Amino acid sequence: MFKLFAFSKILLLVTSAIFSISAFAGGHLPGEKGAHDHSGQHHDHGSMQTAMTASEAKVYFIQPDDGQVFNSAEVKVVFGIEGMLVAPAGTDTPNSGHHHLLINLAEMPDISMPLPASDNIRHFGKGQTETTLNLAPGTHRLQLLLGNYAHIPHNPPVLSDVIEITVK
Ligand SMILES: [Cu+2]
Repeated sequence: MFKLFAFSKILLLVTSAIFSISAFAGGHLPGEKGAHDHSGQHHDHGSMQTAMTASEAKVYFIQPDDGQVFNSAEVKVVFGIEGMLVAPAGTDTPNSGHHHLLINLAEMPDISMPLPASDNIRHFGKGQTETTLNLAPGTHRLQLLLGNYAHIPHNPPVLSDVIEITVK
């Protein structure tokens, strides 16, 4: 009895958290009027919700800055996200995903499939939002790509701009 109660309470909390996040990402609350001008576009509030949220979500680098130069090999990278929740891999939470850091990626893999794991595609499947890299001297291109619970990018993909940093 208690377990059931606690579970539904957690569900309620999770649901309201997701709800406020999608509201933050530009979703509409029922009855909300005039908060956004969509220039006559009409959004489906049902089945399109996930796609709409993915298209308005973004990931970005809190640090480092684009063009930043480092005197040591250790580079701390902090991932930012808006409009989506970070959830560990394997956890099918609506409107969520985990970060993938693309490092000097030559060619984007098929993003309709689970992302492979390699030195160039690092998964943060525990839901981590930062890491410290050990980079060789030279320039390095970094990009973030969100993947869902099964490591598959959303449609449309939630992909950051590429930043370039230099290690001396
Ligand atoms: Cu992954």
